[in-house]
Amino acid sequence: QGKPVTSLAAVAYEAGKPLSLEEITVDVPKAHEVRIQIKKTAICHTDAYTLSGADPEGSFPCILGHEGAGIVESVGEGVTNVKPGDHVVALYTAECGKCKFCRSGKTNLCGAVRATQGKGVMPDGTSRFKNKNGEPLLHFMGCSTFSEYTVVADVSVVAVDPTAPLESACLLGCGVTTGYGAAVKTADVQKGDTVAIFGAGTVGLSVAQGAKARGASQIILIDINDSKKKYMNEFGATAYINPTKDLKEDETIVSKLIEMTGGGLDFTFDCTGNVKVMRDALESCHKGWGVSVVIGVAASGQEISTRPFQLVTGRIWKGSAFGGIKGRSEMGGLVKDYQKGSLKVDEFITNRRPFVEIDEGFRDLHTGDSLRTVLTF
Ligand code: NAD
Ligand code: DAO
Ligand code: ZN
Repeated sequence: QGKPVTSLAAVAYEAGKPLSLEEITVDVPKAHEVRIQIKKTAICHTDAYTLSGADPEGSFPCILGHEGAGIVESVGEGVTNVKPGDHVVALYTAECGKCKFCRSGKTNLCGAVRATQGKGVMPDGTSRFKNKNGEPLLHFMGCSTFSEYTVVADVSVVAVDPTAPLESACLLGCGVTTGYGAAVKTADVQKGDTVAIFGAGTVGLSVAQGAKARGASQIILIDINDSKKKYMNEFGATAYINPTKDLKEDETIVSKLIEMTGGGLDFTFDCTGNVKVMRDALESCHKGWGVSVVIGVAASGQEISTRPFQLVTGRIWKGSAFGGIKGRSEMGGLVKDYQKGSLKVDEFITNRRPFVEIDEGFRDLHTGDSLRTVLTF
């Protein structure tokens, strides 16, 4: 029987307040739970969004972080998919293989731990984290990677090839997989298709590399921050437009894209989370068949709109979570693609910091040309 461990963690006590770096206690994993020693974690906008208080579902105090990789330290009873010593990636989109969602073959969403994950607790309704006053701390997105040790459900973790660097594996826990999967799975881009991507962050640039892998004929990146332009060639984009500068007086981003593609795009992707951009993305799709994929997470309370005639005339609006990727069955393939060199991952690491610099890591999110900051425990 294992023992509780002490762990360095960044605790989010209250929305809008700084993180508190402190030693917490991480309990032993119960049945069907896995305790992971996190080695590398990246910071994503969802962590910042929840910390800011803008997320109405954010509950505090909690341990944020959902893009992380590490080594299994111990497992609870009944765990068969991973063992101590395995290199693993935490999954905010679980895969149980048994629920209605998993069996449908139609989605990567899984219902197994959905209700408790949303409440910040483990499937038995309790937390494995407490601070030095014995106060319980909530989990986040089923991962909580801003702690050197974390406990996750066995359905929320996947073992990966130990020869893959953990700093690369951790990025497959969210941003890279989300964009790449949205292109190759959700949209299923085909050779010769035209693609426009709104937002050239890690997610948008990963859509670009997925579209390139599929042989798209045009891959147009749209961003309002010109410091993103320098990434366009590396990830396969064929054109870059800054709608705040590159449009003539009588042009809109929609009219420009329709003109550049002789009628509109086969596929567009929103990777900004801005609902006005989502509308432009839909309306720049080709009449009759163009598909627009919403990936960006809009702020609470925002709604999308368009004239219904846009849909009547054959444009399709859809969404994608974690790129439509089933974490446990498909992560191994992504790691292989990375190892073969056909999936770029390391190129997204623009900043590396020790975990104690997590505050600076959050600040990196707001510097224009930063893609991902990876923190090391
Ligand atoms: P990011 O901030 O690194 O990139 C967003 C980019 O969009 C930036 O380069 C920014 O300059 C650009 N942008 C902002 N407003 C714009 C506008 N009006 N027009 C054009 N470009 C604009 O973020 P990221 O990590 O790449 O994530 C992108 C989005 O995807 C976020 O909303 C994030 O929450 C979401 N996300 C969704 C999933 C999912 O599963 N659906 C997973 C991860 C991230
Ligand atoms: O099953 O109801 C559900 C939700 C599953 C989580 C999907 C999250 C997609 C967006 C998350 C933002 C990224 C970090
Ligand atoms: Zn399931």
